[in-house]
Amino acid sequence: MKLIGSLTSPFVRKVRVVLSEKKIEYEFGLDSPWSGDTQVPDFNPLGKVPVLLLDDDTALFDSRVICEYLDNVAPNNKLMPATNRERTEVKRWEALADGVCEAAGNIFLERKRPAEQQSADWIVRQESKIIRGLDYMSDELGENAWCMGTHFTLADIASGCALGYLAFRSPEIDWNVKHPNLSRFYDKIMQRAAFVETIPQG
Ligand code: GSF
Repeated sequence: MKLIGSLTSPFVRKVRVVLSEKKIEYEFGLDSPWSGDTQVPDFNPLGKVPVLLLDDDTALFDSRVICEYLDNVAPNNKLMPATNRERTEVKRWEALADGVCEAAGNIFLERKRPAEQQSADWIVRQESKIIRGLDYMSDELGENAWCMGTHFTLADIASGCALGYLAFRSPEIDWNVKHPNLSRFYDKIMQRAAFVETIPQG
């Protein structure tokens, strides 16, 4: 299978971490959907990465669909619990973490527009999603070792990718000072090879 994506996207990183944690072999095709010669729309009509091309040429998107597929395709190192209630809680963590990334990405894109076209209100709206999202993550994590239950799950992968993306794109947000438990969690997750290998670059 082949993963198409960029080295900056937190959604691509989430999939790369899942592939690494589950020890699944794959080919990586570097493609930024913002470049003029991108081929991403040939595989995903939404023009977004990640896209996972299966061996029969089926294109999977988005990252949540891909991660769930990968967790089920290989039985080792399960990242999603079997019971409905627990699995749904993991997916809620993932939705929260992805939402924080989306808001941070929106701010990044807005700031790239000409200064006179940027909307301060829009940026504040996105920032408030990030701040509330981090508060929520911190409250839910508490003093627990992992985001959901007693094991490492997709909730931890998604949260780690979100915190890493904030460190990369929005270093002015001092979540690690305001939320020592998130800082502790991030330090721990950054000890995993899958996270070290996928630090955002660009
Ligand atoms: C989000 C993918 C996304 O926004 C997912 O896969 O989970 N819900 C989707 N990807 C961005 C890159 S990045 O910000 O991670 C993307 O491909 N943007 C290109 C565009 O045209 O929006």
